[in-house]
Amino acid sequence: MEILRIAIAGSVGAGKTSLIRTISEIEAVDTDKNSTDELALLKTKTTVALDFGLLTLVPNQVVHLYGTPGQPRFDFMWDILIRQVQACILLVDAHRPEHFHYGTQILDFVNQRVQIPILIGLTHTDYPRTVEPEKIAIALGLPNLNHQPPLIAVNPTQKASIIEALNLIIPKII
Ligand SMILES: Nc1nc2c(ncn2[C@@H]2O[C@H](COP(=O)(O)OP(=O)(O)O)[C@@H](O)[C@H]2O)c(=O)[nH]1
Ligand SMILES: [Mg+2]
Repeated sequence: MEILRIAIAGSVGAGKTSLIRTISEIEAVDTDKNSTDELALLKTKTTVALDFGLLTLVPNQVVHLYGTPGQPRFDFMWDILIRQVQACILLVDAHRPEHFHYGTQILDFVNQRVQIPILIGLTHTDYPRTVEPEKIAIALGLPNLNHQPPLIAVNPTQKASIIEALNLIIPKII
């Protein structure tokens, strides 16, 4: 059995839990709990440990998806996880520019530790008043869209959209 491990990163509300829940064949392990702090204003539940989902590509080849907590105070988990995965999808909420700096922090964090393919998935692009991909790339410190890592729109609530994203990154790790 070959296991491809992919980390799903991103700020609070970016869509990590939704992505894993939408695509997983098994009931995604739900570690969300009710927010009790300032995050409660943003959403009623927040990921405190790890989301886990599983997807079979072909018999004997599965993808494990690990959703990492979006809150910087849990970053110690990142340090362990990032060394165990072969790729990382960074979700960036295109309609919350105040969270872009967190994406930059994650990119720095990953690149300082491992050399793995990264895909940037812009979420909430169906909302009005989203920031354009080119501007998000610049905010993330990636001024040239032709360079790596690739940046595409992903809707974590739609299976087809997630499969599109996975199709871009999985060939790089098999
Ligand atoms: N309309 C829309 N809703 C989204 C999108 N991505 C995430 N959401 C919603 O945003 C909320 C927060 O997503 P969640 O997966 O809990 O974020 P997490 O904190 O990264 O785990 C949920 O209600 C999702 O359904 C998107 O691209 N479009
Ligand atoms: Mg979550």
